[in-house]
Formats: sequence, structure tokens, C-alpha cells
Amino acid sequence: DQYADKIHQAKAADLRFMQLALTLGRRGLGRTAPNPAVGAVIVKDGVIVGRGWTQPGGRPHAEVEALHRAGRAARGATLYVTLEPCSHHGKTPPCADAVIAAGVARVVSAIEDPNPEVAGQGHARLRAAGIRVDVGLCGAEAAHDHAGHFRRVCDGRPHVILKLAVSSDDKIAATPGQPTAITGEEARSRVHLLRAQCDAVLIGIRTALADDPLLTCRLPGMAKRSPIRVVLDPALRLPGDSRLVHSARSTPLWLLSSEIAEAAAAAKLGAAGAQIIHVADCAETPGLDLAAVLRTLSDKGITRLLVEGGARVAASFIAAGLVDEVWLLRGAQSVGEGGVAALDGLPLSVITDAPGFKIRASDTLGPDSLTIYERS
Ligand code: AOF
Ligand code: ZN
Repeated sequence: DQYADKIHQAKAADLRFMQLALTLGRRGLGRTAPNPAVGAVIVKDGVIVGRGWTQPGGRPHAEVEALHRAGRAARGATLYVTLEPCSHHGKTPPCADAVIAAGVARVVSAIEDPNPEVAGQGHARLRAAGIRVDVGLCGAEAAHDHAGHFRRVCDGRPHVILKLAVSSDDKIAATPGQPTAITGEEARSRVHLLRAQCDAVLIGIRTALADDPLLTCRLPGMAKRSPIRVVLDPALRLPGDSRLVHSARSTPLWLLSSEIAEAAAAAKLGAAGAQIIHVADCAETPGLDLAAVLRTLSDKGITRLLVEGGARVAASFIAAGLVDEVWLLRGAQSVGEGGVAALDGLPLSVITDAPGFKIRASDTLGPDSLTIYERS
């Protein structure tokens, strides 16, 4: 009947506007840390009157941006927002208060903010002011987009994405220490976009020495979107004439080193623009304690971390159970006998068949394939 039809249409509209808010919020991924990348849409009588997303650096917040654009049209309107509006006086006044002051009639919010300073109080404040608040629409999608914020707030570590590029026979190189072209141009572009959407990218010193990588985002017009580059370099072996050090003044370079690394090496690399950060050694195996590494990065505001290699670092993160998402790029060529296994000592099935992991998405990138696994 007519009444059921109306409800159905209203629900479809809610979904459409929330999906738009999610899309807008994603614009901020990789540039709002330590804040989450939130999206907001304000709708009055079926017309979008304001759109906003968390700005680079994390402020202004999304709702304030959207309210600013809507102006007086926000009165009586509906706000769609991908995270609970904040209720605390942080570096900016509470968004909930701005929403109330603007005369918004209804708020559709995707998910509660686990930040203990907010944690339901934003929604409560809106309701106390007589605003109708509906929570949970597209909650799973929002949780996925805010995974970095949630991990950092709840577990004191970043959301960890492991990228692996393997040949058709699951190798990452033909010979140890020899960079091998595995995937093509489309895959490269996709990885550069992923770098832009992360706060930091991390590799081990072996990969830094073998590949002399730059780890920046080199998509046209997106050079400024490069993540902070992090190298696990316990003994500070990174050469001063590496591309990473040479570019350290334009794109931050953090070297995580053991407390016992030589002071002279630290002084030299520090003078070249790298930031040296001491992290505790692992108690059992040689190398840094990965949990301590993640805690340190989280403390410094990193919410989304991309781990790009190599085999040993990938295997240690997997073995420690510290990977939330795996991007498995597979090329068409095989490398053959003697190639380097993707996960130093571990079969790739620890990811592909892991009980806690499931396929989230897959794609074809030119001759290569991409499969994204995530913790379920
Ligand atoms: C919102 N909208 O767009 C974002 C929010 O230090 P502040 O004042 O910027 O507050 C940071 C906290 O606000 C952050 O930890 C998270 O809980 C929330 N982020 N909230 O209402 C936004 N980015
Ligand atoms: Zn806010």
C-alpha cells in the first residue's frame, strides 16, 4: 500500500545519502590522522544542502564543514554522518553542539565513536536537545573506513594492511636481494593510491638495502599525499645516500632503531633529515618487538599502517597476529625454482586459508589480480 511505499522510499533515500557521506569521508583517508576521516551530508526536503569531510590534519570536522555550507538551510534538515558527532571540547568545540545550534531536526549516524571522550555522549546530547537520532545505518562500512581510528582508540595500535606482490608461483623475487618485476602498471597505480590512503608505510632494512625504494605516492597531482615512510632499522644501517634519506626533507622518514644503535649513525641520519625513534628489542628473536613498534606508531598518531615488505617483515607481522588486512597482488609470470618465498618460512596459505581471514574484495588489474583479505 501507499504507506509501505513511502517508508520504503525513505529508507532507500537514507541509504543513498549515507553512502554518499561514506564516499566523501574516504577522501580524507590517509590525511586526517590521528583523527578519523568522517563524511557528512545535510539534506533538506530531499535536496542536498551541504556536504563535508574531515579536513587534512583532522580539523575542521566533517559536520562543521557541512553545516558551514548549508548555512540557514540546515534548520529542520537531516544530517547523515559516518561517525557519531563529537561531544567533547578537543582542539575544536563539540560538533554535537554545532548540530543543535544549527537547528538540525534529525541525525542519521552510522556508528558510535569508541573514543572514551565521546562513546555515546554525542548521540545522547543530540537526543537531549530533541533531535531524532538513528544509529547504525551502514555501520559495517563505517567501521571498515574508521578501522584505523577504532584500532588506535581500542587497542593502542594502528590498523595494519599488509601488501604482498607475488608471482604466479608465490615468489617475491627470483634471487635474494634482487628486485624482480612482479606486477604491472595498473597494480603499481593501485598501490600508490593505497599509500595515499595510509598514514604511514613500513618496510624492513633488508628491503630498504636491496631495493633502494622511495615509498612515496607518485600518482599525478598526488605527490603531497605520500605517507610517512618508516623503516625497521635496528642497527641504523640505512645508507646516507639512499633515496629514502635523500628525500627525507620533503617526505618524513622515521627510522625505528634499537636502543643500542650507534649514536654516531643516529647523529648522521638525523642530520640528513630522518627522525630516529628508539624501540625495544624483541625478547625472543633478533629484531625489534613488533608490538612495541605498533604502540610507538600509534602513540605518534598513526592510524593506518601499510606494511610493504619484505618477506621477513611480512612473515613476522603475520606470525605475531598483527595483520588486519592483506592485499595480495598476483602477477601472471612464474619465477621458478630458487625464487624467494613471499612469507619467509611460512606458506601463503597462512593468509589465504587462515580461519580468521576472509576475502573482502577482488579485482583484476591489467594482467595481475588483487585479492583483499581481512579479519572477520
Ligand atoms: C567528529 N567529526 O569529522 C571527526 C571526529 O581533537 P579534536 O577536537 O579534533 O577531536 C578528535 C576526536 O574527534 C577524534 O579522536 C574522534 O573521536 C573525533 N573525530 N569527530 O565529530 C569528525 N574527525
Ligand atoms: Zn566533531
